[in-house]
Amino acid sequence: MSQAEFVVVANRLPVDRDAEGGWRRSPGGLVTALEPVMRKSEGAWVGWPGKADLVVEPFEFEGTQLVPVTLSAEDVELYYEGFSNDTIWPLYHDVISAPRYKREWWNAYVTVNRRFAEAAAEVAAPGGTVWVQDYQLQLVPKFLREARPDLTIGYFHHIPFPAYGLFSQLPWRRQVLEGLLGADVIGFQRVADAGNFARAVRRQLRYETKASGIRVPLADGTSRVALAKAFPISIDAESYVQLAQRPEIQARAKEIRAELGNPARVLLGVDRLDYTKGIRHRLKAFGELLEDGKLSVEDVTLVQVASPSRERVEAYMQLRDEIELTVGRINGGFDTTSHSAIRYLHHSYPREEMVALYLAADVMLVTALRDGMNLVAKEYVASRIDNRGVLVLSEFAGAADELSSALRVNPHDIEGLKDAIMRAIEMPPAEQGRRMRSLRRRVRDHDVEDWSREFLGALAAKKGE
Ligand code: GDG
Repeated sequence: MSQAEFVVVANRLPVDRDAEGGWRRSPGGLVTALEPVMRKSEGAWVGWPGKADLVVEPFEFEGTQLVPVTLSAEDVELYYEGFSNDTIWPLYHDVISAPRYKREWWNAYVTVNRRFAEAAAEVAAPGGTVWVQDYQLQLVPKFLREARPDLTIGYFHHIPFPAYGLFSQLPWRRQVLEGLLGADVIGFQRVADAGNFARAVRRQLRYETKASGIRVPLADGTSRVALAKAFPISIDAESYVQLAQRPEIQARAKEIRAELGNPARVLLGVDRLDYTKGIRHRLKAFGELLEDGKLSVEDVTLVQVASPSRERVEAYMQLRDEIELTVGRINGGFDTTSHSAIRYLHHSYPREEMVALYLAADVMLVTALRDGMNLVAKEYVASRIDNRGVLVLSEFAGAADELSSALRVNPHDIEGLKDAIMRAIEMPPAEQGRRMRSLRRRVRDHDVEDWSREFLGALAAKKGE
């Protein structure tokens, strides 16, 4: 295994195993975001190959060295499904679902984070740069700095960082803060997330903070300054434009509308089936509009893609049951033999089909109760090369900070949500165009390449210090 100047550490490797036991690139946004950097720097990527107990030697894939970290079935249960997805995820999303604090889960989280840090320490070249990704790996920056003080370490947090009053519930709050502060640059989605983090550091650790800088004391009595700042993530906007321009995708969009019975308006929701996404609130508002007689299934259909997610975590099983019950009730009450109120799709689709759906939708509903950014909102906007369509966007999604020309909603306010849906349905084309042009400008002017360049620029500036 050769050493790399630039190393990404993420829970998952950027590849999936195919049926023949080979590897193919996984479609995620992070992979696309980092692809140009990886290519230029001949970097390495440390991560879990996605299957329990799978032992794989490091291998090269499309010019990147992949360094697999093995997780046992027990690690997956305790570190991943347990601490990451049943403690940190609900706690950091404002306790929408109750976080469970289990010492056994925490112990596994520490052990697995140490394993990721060791793998990164082994592959990083002297004086190299390591970029750690997300909430599953909050302790890696500290472990890595202890093993390799010569490295420059960045960390990006893809989900919200909660207000101190909530964060302080965490029995291991100090360890988590110290873990993150092992990084030279700690990136967040929103200014508010960076602020929440700095406040937690002041309250818990009593470290001094000034603007975006946090003074971290060192064992020898000196100190260093870590940067904690917002770097809002984005998408590869140009690739969505290109997909949206393809004639067969445009034809597919028309076909989707025809398959739905050519309703006057198509509403769309696209989410991982997750309790943070506000799918229930959206269904409630839509159901009430049908009940009030404001909408009829002849004129309006809601397409809800709910891609399968975390299916072994109890809270997700419950959510699925609730949503499917609600969809069944609404459809049972309002469907006709020719028209359906909600077309509910519990599947994952190729990106081409997603773009066709975006093009088919007059109104995109993003009603997250809490969301780090929400890339779906940006993808919808980037795909609307016709400057039509209306984005209804929750103010609790990070994207709301940037996408100010969307119709902003508080998803907890069902009346307000109903009003916004009606306003979107009735919005004149000229207003749609005005708003969409401004949204598109923002997404185009700040794409994912800008995001990684800005973060890595801040990290490079730290190297010189
Ligand atoms: C986390 C944070 C933050 C979904 N279903 C299908 C599919 N998707 C794609 C979407 C989008 C991505 O998955 C989801 O990204 P989001 O940002 O909407 O949400 P999370 O998965 O919760 O992501 C979030 C993000 O990290 C990045 O920092 O924005 O706040 O929670 O790209 O298009 N893609 C395909 N088929 C599907 O069925 N191909």
